[in-house]
Amino acid sequence: MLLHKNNIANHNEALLAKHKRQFGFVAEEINNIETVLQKLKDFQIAIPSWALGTGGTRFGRFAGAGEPRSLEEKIEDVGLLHALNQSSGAISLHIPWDIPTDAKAIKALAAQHGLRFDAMNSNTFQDQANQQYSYKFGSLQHVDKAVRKQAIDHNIEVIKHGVELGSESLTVWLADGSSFPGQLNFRKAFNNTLESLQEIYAALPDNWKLFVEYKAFEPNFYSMTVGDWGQSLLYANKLGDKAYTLVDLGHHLPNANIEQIVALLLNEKKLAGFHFNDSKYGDDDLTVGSINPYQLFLIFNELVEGMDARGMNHAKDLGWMIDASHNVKDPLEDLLQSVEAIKIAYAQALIIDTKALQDAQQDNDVAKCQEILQAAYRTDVRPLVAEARLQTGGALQPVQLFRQEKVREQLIKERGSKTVATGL
Ligand SMILES: [Mn+2]
Repeated sequence: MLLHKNNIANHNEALLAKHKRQFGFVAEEINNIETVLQKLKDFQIAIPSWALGTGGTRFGRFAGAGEPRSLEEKIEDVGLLHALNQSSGAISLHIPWDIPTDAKAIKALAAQHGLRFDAMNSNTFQDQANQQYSYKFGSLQHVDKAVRKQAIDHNIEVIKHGVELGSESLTVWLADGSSFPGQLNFRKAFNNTLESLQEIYAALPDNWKLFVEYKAFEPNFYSMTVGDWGQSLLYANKLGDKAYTLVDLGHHLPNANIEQIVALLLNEKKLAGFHFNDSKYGDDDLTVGSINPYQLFLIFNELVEGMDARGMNHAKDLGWMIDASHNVKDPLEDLLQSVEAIKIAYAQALIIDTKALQDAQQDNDVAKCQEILQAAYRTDVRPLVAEARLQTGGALQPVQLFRQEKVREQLIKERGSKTVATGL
């Protein structure tokens, strides 16, 4: 289904007077309002193809209905999100779940919806029906060279699919590690993984980047071969200029200071970008901003300050992507909420009085530093984000319009109630 521009316009018209009042109130306090709005308009967050279906847990999956049955329908879903919020202008594919049979046609379809292809994702964390060797004991780290070769070839295959679609990066997340002491020789596992990554790196086109994602635990519970940002950075540094460390917010040990990690990676020119999600206990993959929006704001504070210090383009120079999974919400509503939370945190970071903060830091005025940060955090910037959406043709209240238009009901009518999207 497509959302008609008229329906969005009618929805906005009904909410306009209230919006203008709220926007005027907050805009009055902001000096560079036009710059802030432009940055918000430019900032796009990629949607992962595997988040469009209902996610499961280790204990079960409660399927939704009207889930996309094909890559084409996944693109259609992201197109719907983008029509509503004008901020989801990219899709990130997962191979082999989303192998395009006709890359040209897929690319054209995405373009119709105003979407580009973000990072490609490989999969060596599960066995596919037709594969020769098992990844039960790892992939790029495996003790058997033949298994490593199979995993390397798969990654190179993923790059080829990506090239056809116009993607420019490969994200490698490895489930490799060990679940029991003694199972693995850490040094050999590291060196095998490095060697394998070097072969994949050698297959990258000139304009491509390799993102090395880390994760502290799960599925392996004793060691992970790319377990933290230090290990990822080691690989990225040894690989070369096109390799970067990817931060997934849920992939740290509890209470890790993620904003500090981000600041240092950015400083070292090694930050690839993000997989956004939120969590309370582990890799919970909850809606962005649903548990700890303050942490998200502090991360964006480091990002904006660090990117500005290096003259980077906020929208283009890092990879911005959601990586979440939904067991109880409508996946599309959840994604709208996640994108909104990201843009709110970004907007709050944009209105920090940077000069005053730097002066207060220089004076060791700790209380003032906190006042300045929290003045931005406690500003209700939702009307700014909504105004940016309005000016680009999106909806003032995307979730509300999604429900008014009965989008899910229409998708169920088109696709049926028993559909299951490929993914986890
Ligand atoms: Mn991730």
